Amino acid sequence: MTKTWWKESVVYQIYPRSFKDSDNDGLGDIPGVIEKLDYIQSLGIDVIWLCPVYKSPNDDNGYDIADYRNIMDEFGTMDDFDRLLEGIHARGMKLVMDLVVNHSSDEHKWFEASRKSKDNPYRDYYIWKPGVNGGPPNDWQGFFGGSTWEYDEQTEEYYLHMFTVKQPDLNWENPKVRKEVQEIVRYWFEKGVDGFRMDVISLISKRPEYAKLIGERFDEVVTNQFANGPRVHEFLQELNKEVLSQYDIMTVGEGPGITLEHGLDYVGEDRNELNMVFHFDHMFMNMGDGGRFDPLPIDFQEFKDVFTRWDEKLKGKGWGSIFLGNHDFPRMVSRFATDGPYREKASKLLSTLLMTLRGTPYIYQGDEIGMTNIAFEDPNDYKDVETLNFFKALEADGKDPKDHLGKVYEIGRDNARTPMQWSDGKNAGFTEGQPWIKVNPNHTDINVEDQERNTESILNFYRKMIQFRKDNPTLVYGDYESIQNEHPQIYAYRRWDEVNEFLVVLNFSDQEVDFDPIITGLELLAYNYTDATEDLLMRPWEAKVFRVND
Ligand code: ISL
Repeated sequence: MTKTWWKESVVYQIYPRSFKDSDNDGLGDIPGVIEKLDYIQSLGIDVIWLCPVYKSPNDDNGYDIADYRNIMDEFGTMDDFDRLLEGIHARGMKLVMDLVVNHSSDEHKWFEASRKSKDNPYRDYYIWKPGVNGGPPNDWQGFFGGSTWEYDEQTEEYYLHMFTVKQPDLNWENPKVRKEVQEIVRYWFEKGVDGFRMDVISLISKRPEYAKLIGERFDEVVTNQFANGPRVHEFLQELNKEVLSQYDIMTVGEGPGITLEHGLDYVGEDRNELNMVFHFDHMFMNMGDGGRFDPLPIDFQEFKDVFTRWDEKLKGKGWGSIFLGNHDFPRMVSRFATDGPYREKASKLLSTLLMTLRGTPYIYQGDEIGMTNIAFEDPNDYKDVETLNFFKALEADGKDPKDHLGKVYEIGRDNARTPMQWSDGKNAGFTEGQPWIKVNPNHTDINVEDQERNTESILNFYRKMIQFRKDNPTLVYGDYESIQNEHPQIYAYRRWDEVNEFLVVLNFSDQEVDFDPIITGLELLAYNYTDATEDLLMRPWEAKVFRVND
């Protein structure tokens, strides 16, 4: 397996809207990120992934781009961006931007031209179809609910939008669109950007039949009908050949619908497409028949198996990404562990998991201090378009969103979008103004300032674990094997190469567990209880990493 910087990197994801507000308009911004670069560097971060900062009407918080070469006014100017990039590079870190090119905003000049007339030169930049029997071209339902087709009176046709009506899908069949994307990517590489996270890149090639929906379960429809279309690999290989391969950069494709079976087609080292993907096997594993807002309990066995299966599949052939949350999902500690009395131990345990699996780890802002989910009592406090659409659908059904808030508490995207908790002061130190979304009231207990002072804090544990990973390349490249895989509370695995062998033992439960790994010569190196000993009587949410010495 070839060794490269992006395999050895630890990535920190910033959702700028909620990170740090420098001008007190209530929205985070680029100068706010600049203020916090020393903090990010102090964690031991190598790469920052910045969610979209381009010009946008913000129907989906920047995932609807109106100008790919300019910065959103609310976030600052291109000068601010240049200073940010400089500041990142000066600290020996790298910057990965978000590339959102499955769709643009309906306020992009291409779309404004496209919708004018059927013979406009930009018509084919998007996907237009005539209606069928007075209705939309087919019965597809989008990611945020409702038809994927919107009727446009000007030309009496429908356009495709897999997300909101303000996010029309680009037509990648059109070579001009592909050329535009190549030029956008080149523009940012020429500025010195170090890579891209590519939004829903698995969706760019549509199945030309636009056939009737093939099933009811949304995840199955995504995998088999919306994602992994017939030309997706050709398009990615072309992008790679024309631009990506000419720079020393990293790419990670966001891949709803990319299952184990497709993974290597995207990231196989012989494929010349992407370096990594974010698959969603663990993120969507608890989706019930009713879709996103019908969550089931997390199945711990399946959780472990997902990591094991992907490691097995990619080993020696491609590279993985390790993440447990981002701006689209609940807080990892609330979702996969516990935000009750053991929250602190549980956050450290998840950090241990992130830093000891094979693949590049991604930390989402706030997880390094153990931020948790939010539960707003008033539906009007929610801001995410997906949640708002869910409320609208309920209301259309004669239901009261208030009676269904439990689902939003469990799975809604705003859980991860409350402002970063810098201090116990006003608005958690995020802004002096009115924050665009309410701050989590628990900032009085969970905040950076407090954890900076406490040597045993979650924050300082992250610093240690990141350093631990860097000190031990075995944890980056070494082999992986799950131990006593069927254990109902413990996730244990070995990582080894010619130089070293490690055993990681994680107790995912509120109970004490007497674990016997049947391995001897164990030397305790990292742990989340200060008084930990070398035995394997694992206390609730206890995490231990041993070196195996014989
Ligand atoms: O969060 C989800 C819906 O339940 C996911 O399906 C998510 O929409 C999907 O992973 C795509 O996410 C990305 O593209 C979206 C944007 O809203 C998300 O924020 C982004 O991460 C459309 O651009």
